[in-house]
Amino acid sequence: AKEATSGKITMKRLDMTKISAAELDAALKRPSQKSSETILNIIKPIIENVRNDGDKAVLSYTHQFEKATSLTSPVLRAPFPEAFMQLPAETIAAIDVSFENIRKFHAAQKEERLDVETMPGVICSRFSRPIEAVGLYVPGGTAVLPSTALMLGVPAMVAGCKKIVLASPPRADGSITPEIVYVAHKVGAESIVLAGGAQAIAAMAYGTESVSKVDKILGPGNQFVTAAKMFVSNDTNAGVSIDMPAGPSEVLVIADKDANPAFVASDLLSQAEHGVDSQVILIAIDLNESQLAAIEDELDRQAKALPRVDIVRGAIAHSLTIVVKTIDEAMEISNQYAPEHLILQIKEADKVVDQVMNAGSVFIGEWTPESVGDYSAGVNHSLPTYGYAKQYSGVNLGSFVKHITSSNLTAEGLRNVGAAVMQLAKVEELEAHRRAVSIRLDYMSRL
Ligand code: HSO
Ligand code: ZN
Repeated sequence: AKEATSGKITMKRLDMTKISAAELDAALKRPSQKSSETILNIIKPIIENVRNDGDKAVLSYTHQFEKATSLTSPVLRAPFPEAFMQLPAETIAAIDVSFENIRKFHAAQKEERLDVETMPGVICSRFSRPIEAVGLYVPGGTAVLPSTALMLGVPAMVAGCKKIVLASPPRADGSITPEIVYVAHKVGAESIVLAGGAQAIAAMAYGTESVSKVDKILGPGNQFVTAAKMFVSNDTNAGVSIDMPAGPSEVLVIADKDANPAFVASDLLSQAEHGVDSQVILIAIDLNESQLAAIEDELDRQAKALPRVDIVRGAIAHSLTIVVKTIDEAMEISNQYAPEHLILQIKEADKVVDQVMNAGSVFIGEWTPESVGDYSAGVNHSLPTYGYAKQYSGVNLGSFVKHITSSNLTAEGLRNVGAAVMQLAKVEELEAHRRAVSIRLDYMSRL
């Protein structure tokens, strides 16, 4: 169906006193995605070709999809030429401030080594090591996203990943946005793969003549990118893991009578402008008709002044306002929806955070628009969408490390824990396991 291009830009309104739990359930369903089979049929041959033909295949897809026909190599290697990162001083300053805040917040996430003596002489430890090579996908599409390069690159750098590979679709002239090159330079990236979509993911998963194979691929992307990530992470030939499944961006704003209607509308719109498939939800706590109308009027007025108004229209068409009576009701709905971003524009917002069970990232109080987290506050903006906030965390320092455990026993420790081990080995009828203990205990008794 063709989207409307005129008329009031407004979200459907639902009154919780008038709808059933089933109706709420249906309303909170994410807009449906293209069937995964359709997508799989498109990406599989692309992945196969890249796996078989390497650079040649990657290049031909880039010529075809990005129209970057002048490109002769799919990779730009560090050190990146100065000429490729010429930027206005204000942009450099903004990237530098954001870089530093993100660096600080992620550096603070470093975990201490853990040593626990579970029994006298039985010492269990846990320590982390960086994932050696990571591939960071920075989408192209309707907006350039150097901020995503920061959100992935800075934690990778802080974690100490040895090889950081960025991938992003080039512009039609074969170049990469200078902001992205600058970020790649700052985080110490080894290379930038000039490709997008499934071909970029496949190149990093299997490696080509010039693209380095990586151990983990992170970053958002459209349905093809997501499907390709899922596919390669299931292929034991690739030996690669991914961050999380990704869907369209979303925000849920909880507002009460104290909330400034203009602020609320601006937050809803900042997420709605991401894409026609974005979804924004407003939960209004005990607002009367004129207060609701004030938000709706602001939304319409502000939306129409936006350069991306057409995208906003698409997103708002499947977005909604839910009117509830209490904070508890609002939190219950929010936890059920599990939003990527949760904005609390309510009185004493920080007191409600304890009730947040499912959300990617929370923005607390009227002075905290989501945009600050998208760019510069220091928190990560690569977050679980589509309800996956119920089981996934957003990208964080832990996304770039793995944990290793160790055990270290003294003779006394083995004497203390040995009986339990031998008994369980007996239960499982694994005699060699039992003997690995008994042989040592016998030896000790002969000393
Ligand atoms: N809100 C997006 C991230 C972003 N916003 C990048 C602006 N640039 C994540 O859902
Ligand atoms: Zn955003």
